[in-house]
Amino acid sequence: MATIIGKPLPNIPWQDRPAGSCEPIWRYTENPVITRAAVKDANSIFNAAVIPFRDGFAGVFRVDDVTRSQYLVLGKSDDGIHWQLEDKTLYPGYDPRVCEIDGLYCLSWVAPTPTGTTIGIAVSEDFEHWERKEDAVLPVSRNGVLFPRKVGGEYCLFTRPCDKGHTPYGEVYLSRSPDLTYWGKHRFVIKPEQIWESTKVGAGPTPIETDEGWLCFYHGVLTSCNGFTYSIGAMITDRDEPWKVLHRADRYLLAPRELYETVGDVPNVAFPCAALADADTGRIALYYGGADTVVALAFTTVDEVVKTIHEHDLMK
Ligand code: BMA
Repeated sequence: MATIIGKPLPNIPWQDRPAGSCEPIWRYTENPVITRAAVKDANSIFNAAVIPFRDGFAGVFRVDDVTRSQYLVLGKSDDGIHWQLEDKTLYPGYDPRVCEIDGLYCLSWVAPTPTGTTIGIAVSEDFEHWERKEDAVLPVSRNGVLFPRKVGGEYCLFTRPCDKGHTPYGEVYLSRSPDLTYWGKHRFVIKPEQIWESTKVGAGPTPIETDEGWLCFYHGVLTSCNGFTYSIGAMITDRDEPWKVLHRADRYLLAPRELYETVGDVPNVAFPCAALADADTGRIALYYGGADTVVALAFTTVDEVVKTIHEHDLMK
């Protein structure tokens, strides 16, 4: 039995595993939860950051509009399933992740610069007024994911150094900072090991603290004759030295299979950017972009994921 170290979240979106299913992660039956209809002039709304907020939930969403500009918008929800999105741009860029550190909402995302993307960082006390910090890294990098607390007195950030295009490689690194401004002490975390992730890997949602270590979902990319396939994998890293991987599943836990994952602007993409966790029940709700077109939701439990990782542990 693994335990989530964190707050209870009794209103976490949830559905029981469907009868007969033995998959480690199961999809919400009413997927997708957000489509382009949620924002005027949206071409697609997909990779989403979601967090508990007051009595409900708040989120930051990637919107590509009909000019194909990419930007972030804020949203609110009572139940984590039905969302009201704002009609205005928070920041240009994409692939947001959000977490709460010492009462402050911290946003990281892929922010444009004149010479490639960097990791933007912004903070807010109320999810309304945001203060943009210095960008965390030199271009080019993507998949910037903050840890939800300081570790050893320092903020921690996963990044994925890359090129200006649809990067045909990718490894996850971790950097540390005393103040969310100056980042250093860079450490290698993972590179592709298995076929399903053989092209590149990148960090996913905010890591979930458990008694076994940091439970980190990530995406892994396979290049087939039809292009990239983005699937969801998982690993556990050390609680005190979070760049050290203790356990890692040799297989994906969810891969594109449903129509909303296999058909869309970029087919065959399941791209996770947020995970809600309930420390009381061990339930986890995972938000992921489907085919770069919609937001989808899936469920699992900490026990289920940790069991799968241990049963098929690449680190053994
Ligand atoms: C990555 C990012 C994601 C996207 C994925 C699949 O490089 O651009 O936003 O979901 O590719 O196209």
